[in-house]
Amino acid sequence: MHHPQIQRALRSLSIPLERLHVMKGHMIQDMCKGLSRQTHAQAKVRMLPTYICSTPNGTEKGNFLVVELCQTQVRTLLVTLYGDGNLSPQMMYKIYELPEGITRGEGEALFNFIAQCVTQFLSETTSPDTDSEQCLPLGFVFPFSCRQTQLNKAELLSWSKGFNCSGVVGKDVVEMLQTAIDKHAGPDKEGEASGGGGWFKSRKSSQSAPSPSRHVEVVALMNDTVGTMMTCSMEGRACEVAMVAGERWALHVCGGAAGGAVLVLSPITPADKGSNCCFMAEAYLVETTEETSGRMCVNTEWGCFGDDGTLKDLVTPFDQAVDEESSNPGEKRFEKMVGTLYLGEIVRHVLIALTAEKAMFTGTDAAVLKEKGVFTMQHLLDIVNNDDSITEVKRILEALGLQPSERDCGRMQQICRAVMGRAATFHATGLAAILSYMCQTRNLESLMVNVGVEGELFAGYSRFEEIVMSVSRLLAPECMATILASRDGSGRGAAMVTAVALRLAAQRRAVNEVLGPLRLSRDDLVKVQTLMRQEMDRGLGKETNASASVRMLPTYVTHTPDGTEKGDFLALDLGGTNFRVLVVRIAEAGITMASEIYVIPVGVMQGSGEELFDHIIDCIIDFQTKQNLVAQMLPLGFTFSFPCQQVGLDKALLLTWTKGFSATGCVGQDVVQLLREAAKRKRHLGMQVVALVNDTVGTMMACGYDDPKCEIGLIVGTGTNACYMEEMKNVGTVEGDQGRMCINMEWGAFGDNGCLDHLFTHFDLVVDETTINPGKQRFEKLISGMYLGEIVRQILVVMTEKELLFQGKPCPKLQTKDIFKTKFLSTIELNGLALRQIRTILNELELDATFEDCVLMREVCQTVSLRAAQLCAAGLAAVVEKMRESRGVDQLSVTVGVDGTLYKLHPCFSNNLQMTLKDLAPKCNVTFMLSEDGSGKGAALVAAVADRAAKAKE
Ligand code: 0WK
Ligand code: BGC
Repeated sequence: MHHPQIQRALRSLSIPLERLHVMKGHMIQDMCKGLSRQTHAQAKVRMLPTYICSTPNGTEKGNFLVVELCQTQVRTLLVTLYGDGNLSPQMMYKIYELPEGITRGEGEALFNFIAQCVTQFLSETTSPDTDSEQCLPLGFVFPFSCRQTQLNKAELLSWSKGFNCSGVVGKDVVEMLQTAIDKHAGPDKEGEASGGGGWFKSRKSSQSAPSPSRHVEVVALMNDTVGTMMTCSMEGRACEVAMVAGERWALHVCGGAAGGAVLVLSPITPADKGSNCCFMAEAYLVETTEETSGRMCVNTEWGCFGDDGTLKDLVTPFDQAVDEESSNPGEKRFEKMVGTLYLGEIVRHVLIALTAEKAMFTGTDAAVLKEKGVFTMQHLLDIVNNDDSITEVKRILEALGLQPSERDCGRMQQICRAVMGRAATFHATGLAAILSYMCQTRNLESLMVNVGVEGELFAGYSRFEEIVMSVSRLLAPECMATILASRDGSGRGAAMVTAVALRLAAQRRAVNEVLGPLRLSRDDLVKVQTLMRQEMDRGLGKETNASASVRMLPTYVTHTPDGTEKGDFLALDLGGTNFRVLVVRIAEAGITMASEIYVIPVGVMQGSGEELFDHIIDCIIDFQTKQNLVAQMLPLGFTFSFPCQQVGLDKALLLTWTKGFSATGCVGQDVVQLLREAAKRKRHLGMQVVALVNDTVGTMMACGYDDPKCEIGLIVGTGTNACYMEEMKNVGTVEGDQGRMCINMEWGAFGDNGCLDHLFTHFDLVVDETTINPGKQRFEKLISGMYLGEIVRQILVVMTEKELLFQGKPCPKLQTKDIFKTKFLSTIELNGLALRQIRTILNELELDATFEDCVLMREVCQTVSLRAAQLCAAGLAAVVEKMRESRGVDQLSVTVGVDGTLYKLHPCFSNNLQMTLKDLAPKCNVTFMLSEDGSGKGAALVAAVADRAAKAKE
């Protein structure tokens, strides 16, 4: 046994673990190359997108046609699904032999033949009066590498496996098939396609087969591995990886004892003996497609792994010989070490080498070894699956004309085991690479996943599964794979892909119907911009101000900071998420601040005005105590984020409450006076209110202190609003036409006069009705943080009712107002956020979300937040365009000071807003400056101006 040549040959076929780790690493590198837009073209492991973004959920039903182009045959199947979790699909199929030479002839002829098979098959499996369905969807299994751009659009990259039809490479093969089928629609168009295999019907069923004269539509094209993955996902267990290891086997009828039909598992088609794998990748990592959300099945085409030499040290002389004799030397390196087309050849070349070195068959005629293909897969399986008896080995070798010695037989068994073992080990290494990649890209500590496996190496080699499981566990200990054997891989799987495609297409139509009204066109936005401008002009007009929905309130702030402001000031910041009390020191060297956040309980927000302002005074006293300011009488600037008719910097009549406030006895009152009265009630003499500003004004002033071009203030937080520096000549509601004045637009109320009703969807109306100020703040309720979560909740309620989400299961939690926080949108829309994290959010809401649900959730959030950003941009476009016109300039360059939780925290709101603004106001170069210190600082700056003016008067 211990012949050195034998040992050396066996050693070269057994790979040390550390080398397998390196190989796994190379595979992952190559996978990333294949997925990246930059390196995809050069990548050996092509990582082809399949546009399959979902697996079956058991609701699929209907009749589905499948056509599979195999090595020498065309297989046509009709699969009927009952939506019963796909537990009992009915299947009929027929096999048609490919005419001699058609695989190297005109491409059109090949597709015509396939179309004939389809027509023939339908005419034999269906009867005219049995069915009314208009269209029969078809799934096309086309096992050649294609650049797919849609599920039903795929350009052939290259032929292989002996196929070489002209006029197909670079063409859309789905279109070629559809054209041929349409041409053949209707009975007996052209020559009879000859039927090979017998007829097979999986079980008697109530559902009748479809009528032959129906329109057949090619809905999906897929690779065989994808079919396998889908088949394994049929019985309600999600399968996200599939591996095809050699020829695929399926159940066939063959004459049983006493004439009964028996089912046996045997090869579907000869010689389709490749090796490949597919898996569900995070869609945003598949850079060769536009998909960013959810997952997409990627066909790795790992057969070419090593074509760049990374496996050079593992390629034995035997592998080298097999490659040189192959139809594509230098290509498909990995496949030639693991594919069942090659394993027999590798063994043959090992024997040739050892015979030449007189290590085997010494003194016998071993000429048969020169015959290519003499060792079949069946030989190898029979040898390796017969543990100890060398009788079988002897029988096989003698049947081939060899005269093996007892020792030769033992060595033959060792060699076969080594070759098969290496093939299984390499499959395990490839699988480990994919599993670890999935675990890493899903940010998981560990991964549990079902792996659908198909092929004679898996089905025939008894130790294959055990080797794949043990080696992949060693190489990827963080991953736990469960192997699922696929029965009749591509056929049922292809039907499933088609069924899922149709289900998703139907769902897409239904989702578009629900979300359509929320998607605004450019014309919609231009119209909003125009309407906003009209309302602005009406708001500024002395005659029209009272009826304008955009009140354009004068603030008596006539200029932005000029750096000469000085002094210490108290500041209050009320109206946003937090109530803040600040002390602000404005000095030559800059501004320093100290602040404290206080809570305004909802009961106080919606209680009496006295309670509210007493609470504010309590906070001020608490703050002054903590800051040792009690003894100091500091001028106070008050940011009050509600619509006020200002009569001066320190006199402001509250017009109405907004957001969550409704304290009584305040509307129509001077807010500054209310604060002073509360101070009196609290015997607190330590403050002197000198200015009241809106938070937009405070924000503009705060940013204007650092950027003199900042002449617009924008808030997108709990509420939304904007202010800007308007030419006094345009402010009809205030005497004087010199200089400028900051106008608090109060654009939240835009549309309260009905001018935006055309934009209001059912969801917006429901949300508005459930607010404390229905019919008011219409524009705000389409944009701001207080409402976006509620709009999403209303959409989820409708989508659940329409069974588009959560499998239509009732979700009582969704009926709870404000349960879906706007901050959830910011999380859910985070790019690259694993869908698992979306699931966590939904589970907290007791929403049992599937993976698909999470993808749809993200789309709902993206749609609602995008609309908000676009509407905000349309409003701002009206402002900057007005400023540009008022200043008579062709190009306006201006800065917007912005604040608000939604603008600051939402991952894509600011970007969507800025992009839309650029498009709507191209003549304005608008810079956005985030207010770091909040509008309290701005209030202090206004207080500084007011205080100086007051002292100047004394
Ligand atoms: C921070 C400002 C404050 C403003 C708030 C708006 O200092 O004046 O009201 O932003 O954002 P929100 O807190 O409503 O998200
Ligand atoms: C108020 C505005 C405020 C905006 C942002 C709106 O509800 O009416 O005065 O500027 O919210 O806080």
